[in-house]
Amino acid sequence: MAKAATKGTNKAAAKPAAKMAKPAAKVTAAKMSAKAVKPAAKAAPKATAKAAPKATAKAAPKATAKAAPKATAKAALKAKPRPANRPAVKLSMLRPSVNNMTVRVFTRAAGLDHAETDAWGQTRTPEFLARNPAHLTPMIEDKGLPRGVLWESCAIMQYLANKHGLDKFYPKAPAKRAMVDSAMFYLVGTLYPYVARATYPALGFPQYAGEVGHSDAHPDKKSEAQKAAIAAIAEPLEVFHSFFRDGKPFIGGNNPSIADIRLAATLEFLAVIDYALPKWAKDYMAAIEKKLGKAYAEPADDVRGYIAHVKAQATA
Ligand SMILES: N[C@@H](CCC(=O)N[C@@H](CS)C(=O)NCC(=O)O)C(=O)O
Repeated sequence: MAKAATKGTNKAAAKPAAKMAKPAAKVTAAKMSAKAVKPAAKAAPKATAKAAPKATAKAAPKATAKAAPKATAKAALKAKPRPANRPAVKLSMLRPSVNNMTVRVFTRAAGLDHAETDAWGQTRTPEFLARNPAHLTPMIEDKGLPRGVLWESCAIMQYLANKHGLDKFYPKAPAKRAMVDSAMFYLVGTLYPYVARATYPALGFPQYAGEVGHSDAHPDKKSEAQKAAIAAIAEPLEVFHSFFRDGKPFIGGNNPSIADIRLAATLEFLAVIDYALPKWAKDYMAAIEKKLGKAYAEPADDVRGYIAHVKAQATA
């Protein structure tokens, strides 16, 4: 009983934990990355282990033992702790990254209890590599996974949505789900590489091996490659608008799906090069932020803060 109460009420801890993630705009990039969000899972049991069992153990039996069966049975059910079906999600993440922002927005928007660990400077340590040889974040840890960990932002959202029955973000109907999957694969395979080539030089992120930006080529050649990538963004962007949204507010219909979270987060990076987003894209991003509120704004602030920081450095 005490165990169930503790776990069930853990969900409430998602809020305080999210609050602890201070907006990056107020701190330097170095401070920002060093700052760890305190795990929500740690805080919750303290409060709940004491409070919840008392409340439920006393209140519910009394009420049900007396006459009024219907009303009290309902009340007792309400007072009952939620079953332990949503254990805390352990997430290793990097604050300035939109791949990470994606999962950080999703866990908040879905109301999943989560504990974030800042992995800045840690992804290539022997300890991290032993768990995740791809050294990539976002990464979640979950006992139910065959290897204990999972990386790739879209796979993480798909897994968590499946595990917790979050159909609102990831529809179950095969045809609708296929569209969400298609949009996400198209993003990761086509749009994101253009966005990375266009923005990573300005963000100060390492570029991918084999690309001009990663080579010893003359700076003019690198600049040419970056311009070509910037020019290439418009086409896939329009595909998201005309094909995937197809007149709907979001790819997911009236509510943002995991593909919408992935797309909006990706577009955040374009601010670093002052990319002129079409009006629909600006409206779309504003609509997602409005719909998801703090769940979107808090992780977005970390990315925006980093962008403001690198832009200030560039003009200093
Ligand atoms: N396609 C992956 C990209 C993940 C990725 O590139 N992660 C970067 C941060 S943006 C990372 O963790 N890099 C650390 C490293 O390579 O050591 C996703 O969507 O999750």
